[in-house]
Amino acid sequence: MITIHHLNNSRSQRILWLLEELEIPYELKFYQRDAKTMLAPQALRDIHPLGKSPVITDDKNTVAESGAIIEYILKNYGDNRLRPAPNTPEDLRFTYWLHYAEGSAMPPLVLSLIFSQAPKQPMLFLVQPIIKAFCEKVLTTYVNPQINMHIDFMESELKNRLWFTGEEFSAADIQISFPLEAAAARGSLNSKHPNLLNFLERIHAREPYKEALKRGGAYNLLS
Ligand SMILES: N[C@@H](CCC(=O)N[C@@H](CS)C(=O)NCC(=O)O)C(=O)O
Repeated sequence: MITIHHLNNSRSQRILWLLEELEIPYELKFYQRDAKTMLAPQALRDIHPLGKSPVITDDKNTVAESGAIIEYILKNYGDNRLRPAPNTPEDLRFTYWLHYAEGSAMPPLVLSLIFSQAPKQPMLFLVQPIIKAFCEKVLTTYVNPQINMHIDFMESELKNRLWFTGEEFSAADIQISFPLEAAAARGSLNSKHPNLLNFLERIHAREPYKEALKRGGAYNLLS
Protein backbone atom coordinates (compact mmCIF):
# COMPACT_ATOMS: atom_id res chain seq x y z
CA MET A 1 0.00 0.00 0.00
CA ILE A 2 1.17 3.54 -0.73
CA THR A 3 2.27 5.56 2.30
CA ILE A 4 2.20 9.33 1.97
CA HIS A 5 4.71 11.06 4.20
CA HIS A 6 2.62 14.14 4.73
CA LEU A 7 4.03 17.42 6.00
CA ASN A 8 1.35 19.68 7.40
CA ASN A 9 0.31 22.58 5.20
CA SER A 10 2.24 21.51 2.12
CA ARG A 11 2.29 20.38 -1.49
CA SER A 12 1.73 16.88 -0.20
CA GLN A 13 -1.97 17.71 -0.04
CA ARG A 14 -2.09 17.27 -3.83
CA ILE A 15 -1.07 13.61 -3.55
CA LEU A 16 -3.81 12.88 -1.02
CA TRP A 17 -6.25 14.50 -3.42
CA LEU A 18 -4.98 12.46 -6.40
CA LEU A 19 -5.38 9.19 -4.48
CA GLU A 20 -8.86 10.22 -3.35
CA GLU A 21 -9.80 10.95 -6.99
CA LEU A 22 -8.50 7.52 -8.03
CA GLU A 23 -10.11 5.84 -4.99
CA ILE A 24 -6.85 4.16 -4.10
CA PRO A 25 -6.40 3.33 -0.40
CA TYR A 26 -3.32 4.86 1.23
CA GLU A 27 -1.68 5.22 4.58
CA LEU A 28 -0.80 8.64 5.97
CA LYS A 29 2.22 9.44 8.14
CA PHE A 30 2.14 12.94 9.57
CA TYR A 31 5.14 15.25 9.97
CA GLN A 32 5.00 18.72 11.54
CA ARG A 33 6.95 21.75 10.34
CA ASP A 34 9.20 23.47 12.85
CA ALA A 35 7.11 26.37 14.17
CA LYS A 36 9.96 28.89 13.75
CA THR A 37 11.77 27.81 10.58
CA MET A 38 8.78 26.14 8.89
CA LEU A 39 11.21 23.42 7.78
CA ALA A 40 10.38 19.72 7.84
CA PRO A 41 11.62 17.60 10.76
CA GLN A 42 14.62 15.25 10.61
CA ALA A 43 12.20 12.30 10.46
CA LEU A 44 11.28 13.27 6.90
CA ARG A 45 14.98 13.37 5.95
CA ASP A 46 15.17 9.80 7.18
CA ILE A 47 12.72 8.88 4.42
CA HIS A 48 14.41 10.92 1.66
CA PRO A 49 17.70 12.88 1.98
CA LEU A 50 16.10 16.22 1.03
CA GLY A 51 13.33 15.89 3.60
CA LYS A 52 10.86 17.65 1.30
CA SER A 53 7.19 16.88 1.08
CA PRO A 54 5.58 15.12 -0.67
CA VAL A 55 7.39 11.84 -0.59
CA ILE A 56 5.74 8.45 -0.86
CA THR A 57 6.87 4.93 -0.16
CA ASP A 58 5.33 1.97 -1.91
CA ASP A 59 6.72 -1.49 -1.33
CA LYS A 60 10.48 -1.04 -2.00
CA ASN A 61 10.09 2.27 -3.83
CA THR A 62 10.61 5.73 -2.37
CA VAL A 63 9.43 8.47 -4.70
CA ALA A 64 9.93 12.20 -4.15
CA GLU A 65 8.98 15.31 -6.18
CA SER A 66 5.26 15.93 -6.80
CA GLY A 67 5.38 15.55 -10.59
CA ALA A 68 7.34 12.30 -10.39
CA ILE A 69 4.97 10.98 -7.71
CA ILE A 70 1.94 11.80 -9.85
CA GLU A 71 3.50 10.02 -12.84
CA TYR A 72 4.38 7.01 -10.67
CA ILE A 73 0.86 6.72 -9.29
CA LEU A 74 -0.80 7.11 -12.69
CA LYS A 75 1.56 4.59 -14.26
CA ASN A 76 1.17 1.96 -11.55
CA TYR A 77 -2.36 2.52 -10.30
CA GLY A 78 -4.09 4.85 -12.72
CA ASP A 79 -5.63 2.45 -15.28
CA ASN A 80 -5.44 5.30 -17.80
CA ARG A 81 -7.56 7.52 -15.57
CA LEU A 82 -6.91 11.25 -14.99
CA ARG A 83 -4.62 11.52 -18.01
CA PRO A 84 -5.34 12.01 -21.71
CA ALA A 85 -4.76 9.34 -24.35
CA PRO A 86 -1.11 9.16 -25.45
CA ASN A 87 0.11 11.21 -28.40
CA THR A 88 -2.85 13.56 -28.47
CA PRO A 89 -2.65 17.37 -28.22
CA GLU A 90 -4.16 16.97 -24.73
CA ASP A 91 -1.35 14.60 -23.78
CA LEU A 92 1.23 17.20 -24.79
CA ARG A 93 -0.57 19.80 -22.71
CA PHE A 94 -0.79 17.35 -19.80
CA THR A 95 3.00 16.89 -19.73
CA TYR A 96 3.53 20.63 -20.07
CA TRP A 97 1.35 21.57 -17.09
CA LEU A 98 2.67 18.73 -14.97
CA HIS A 99 6.18 20.21 -15.31
CA TYR A 100 5.23 23.88 -15.54
CA ALA A 101 3.63 23.96 -12.07
CA GLU A 102 6.86 23.33 -10.17
CA GLY A 103 9.38 24.31 -12.87
CA SER A 104 7.99 27.73 -13.83
CA ALA A 105 5.01 28.82 -11.74
CA MET A 106 6.36 28.07 -8.26
CA PRO A 107 9.83 29.74 -8.37
CA PRO A 108 8.57 33.37 -8.43
CA LEU A 109 6.00 32.54 -5.73
CA VAL A 110 8.77 31.12 -3.52
CA LEU A 111 10.92 34.20 -4.21
CA SER A 112 8.01 36.39 -3.22
CA LEU A 113 7.72 34.60 0.12
CA ILE A 114 11.47 34.88 0.76
CA PHE A 115 11.80 38.56 -0.16
CA SER A 116 8.69 39.61 1.75
CA GLN A 117 9.73 37.68 4.88
CA ALA A 118 13.44 38.65 4.85
CA PRO A 119 13.01 42.21 6.24
CA LYS A 120 11.01 40.78 9.16
CA GLN A 121 13.92 38.63 10.35
CA PRO A 122 15.97 39.74 13.38
CA MET A 123 18.91 41.88 12.22
CA LEU A 124 21.03 44.86 13.18
CA PHE A 125 18.83 47.91 13.55
CA LEU A 126 21.05 49.94 11.20
CA VAL A 127 20.93 47.54 8.28
CA GLN A 128 17.18 46.96 8.49
CA PRO A 129 16.14 49.90 6.24
CA ILE A 130 18.71 48.86 3.62
CA ILE A 131 17.51 45.25 3.57
CA LYS A 132 13.90 46.42 3.48
CA ALA A 133 14.55 48.75 0.52
CA PHE A 134 16.53 46.06 -1.33
CA CYS A 135 13.80 43.43 -0.88
CA GLU A 136 11.13 45.89 -1.94
CA LYS A 137 13.12 46.68 -5.08
CA VAL A 138 13.55 43.00 -5.99
CA LEU A 139 9.84 42.40 -5.41
CA THR A 140 8.60 45.35 -7.43
CA THR A 141 11.06 45.19 -10.31
CA TYR A 142 11.35 41.43 -10.81
CA VAL A 143 9.31 39.07 -8.65
CA ASN A 144 5.84 40.64 -8.80
CA PRO A 145 5.95 41.26 -12.57
CA GLN A 146 6.99 37.61 -13.06
CA ILE A 147 4.10 36.38 -10.90
CA ASN A 148 1.66 38.57 -12.78
CA MET A 149 2.98 37.36 -16.12
CA HIS A 150 2.45 33.71 -15.11
CA ILE A 151 -1.01 34.40 -13.72
CA ASP A 152 -2.09 36.23 -16.87
CA PHE A 153 -0.75 33.34 -18.94
CA MET A 154 -2.66 30.72 -16.92
CA GLU A 155 -5.80 32.85 -17.02
CA SER A 156 -5.60 33.04 -20.83
CA GLU A 157 -5.05 29.27 -21.08
CA LEU A 158 -8.45 28.64 -19.48
CA LYS A 159 -10.23 31.03 -21.81
CA ASN A 160 -11.20 28.37 -24.34
CA ARG A 161 -11.06 25.18 -22.31
CA LEU A 162 -12.55 23.93 -19.07
CA TRP A 163 -9.42 22.32 -17.60
CA PHE A 164 -5.72 22.87 -18.22
CA THR A 165 -5.35 19.89 -20.55
CA GLY A 166 -8.70 20.27 -22.33
CA GLU A 167 -12.33 19.43 -21.58
CA GLU A 168 -11.51 16.61 -19.15
CA PHE A 169 -10.24 17.01 -15.60
CA SER A 170 -6.76 15.47 -15.24
CA ALA A 171 -3.94 15.01 -12.75
CA ALA A 172 -2.28 18.09 -14.31
CA ASP A 173 -5.10 20.17 -12.80
CA ILE A 174 -4.20 18.72 -9.41
CA GLN A 175 -0.54 19.63 -9.95
CA ILE A 176 -1.28 23.20 -11.06
CA SER A 177 -3.67 23.76 -8.14
CA PHE A 178 -0.84 24.44 -5.68
CA PRO A 179 0.67 27.54 -7.35
CA LEU A 180 -2.85 28.83 -7.99
CA GLU A 181 -3.93 28.31 -4.39
CA ALA A 182 -0.70 29.93 -3.18
CA ALA A 183 -1.25 32.90 -5.52
CA ALA A 184 -4.86 33.24 -4.35
CA ALA A 185 -3.87 33.03 -0.68
CA ARG A 186 -1.31 35.81 -1.18
CA GLY A 187 -3.77 38.09 -2.90
CA SER A 188 -2.42 37.79 -6.45
CA LEU A 189 -5.75 36.71 -7.97
CA ASN A 190 -8.56 39.18 -8.45
CA SER A 191 -11.50 40.03 -10.68
CA LYS A 192 -9.12 40.22 -13.66
CA HIS A 193 -8.78 36.42 -13.36
CA PRO A 194 -12.33 35.02 -13.58
CA ASN A 195 -11.21 31.77 -15.23
CA LEU A 196 -8.67 30.99 -12.50
CA LEU A 197 -11.09 31.91 -9.70
CA ASN A 198 -13.69 29.69 -11.33
CA PHE A 199 -11.14 26.88 -11.64
CA LEU A 200 -10.42 27.12 -7.90
CA GLU A 201 -14.13 27.13 -7.08
CA ARG A 202 -14.66 24.00 -9.18
CA ILE A 203 -11.78 22.06 -7.65
CA HIS A 204 -12.82 23.03 -4.12
CA ALA A 205 -16.30 21.65 -4.81
CA ARG A 206 -14.97 18.19 -5.76
CA GLU A 207 -15.72 15.52 -3.15
CA PRO A 208 -12.24 13.89 -3.37
CA TYR A 209 -10.65 17.32 -2.78
CA LYS A 210 -12.79 17.78 0.35
CA GLU A 211 -12.05 14.26 1.54
CA ALA A 212 -8.28 14.83 1.10
CA LEU A 213 -8.53 18.03 3.16
CA LYS A 214 -10.33 16.15 5.91
CA ARG A 215 -7.58 13.56 6.05
CA GLY A 216 -4.61 15.91 5.56
CA GLY A 217 -5.57 18.54 8.08
CA ALA A 218 -5.05 22.30 8.12
CA TYR A 219 -4.00 23.76 4.78
CA ASN A 220 -3.18 27.42 5.00
CA LEU A 221 -0.73 28.48 2.34
CA LEU A 222 -0.17 31.94 3.77
CA SER A 223 1.89 30.65 6.67
N1 LIG B 1 9.33 20.68 -6.17
C1 LIG B 1 9.12 19.92 -4.96
C2 LIG B 1 9.05 20.89 -3.80
C3 LIG B 1 8.99 20.22 -2.45
C4 LIG B 1 8.95 21.23 -1.31
O1 LIG B 1 9.68 22.23 -1.29
N2 LIG B 1 8.09 20.97 -0.33
C5 LIG B 1 7.97 21.85 0.82
C6 LIG B 1 6.53 21.81 1.33
S1 LIG B 1 5.38 22.63 0.31
C7 LIG B 1 8.80 21.33 1.97
O2 LIG B 1 8.97 20.14 2.11
N3 LIG B 1 9.25 22.25 2.86
C8 LIG B 1 9.89 21.90 4.08
C9 LIG B 1 11.40 21.99 4.02
O3 LIG B 1 11.94 22.53 3.04
O4 LIG B 1 12.04 21.56 4.99
C10 LIG B 1 7.85 19.10 -5.11
O5 LIG B 1 6.96 19.52 -5.84
O6 LIG B 1 7.76 18.01 -4.55
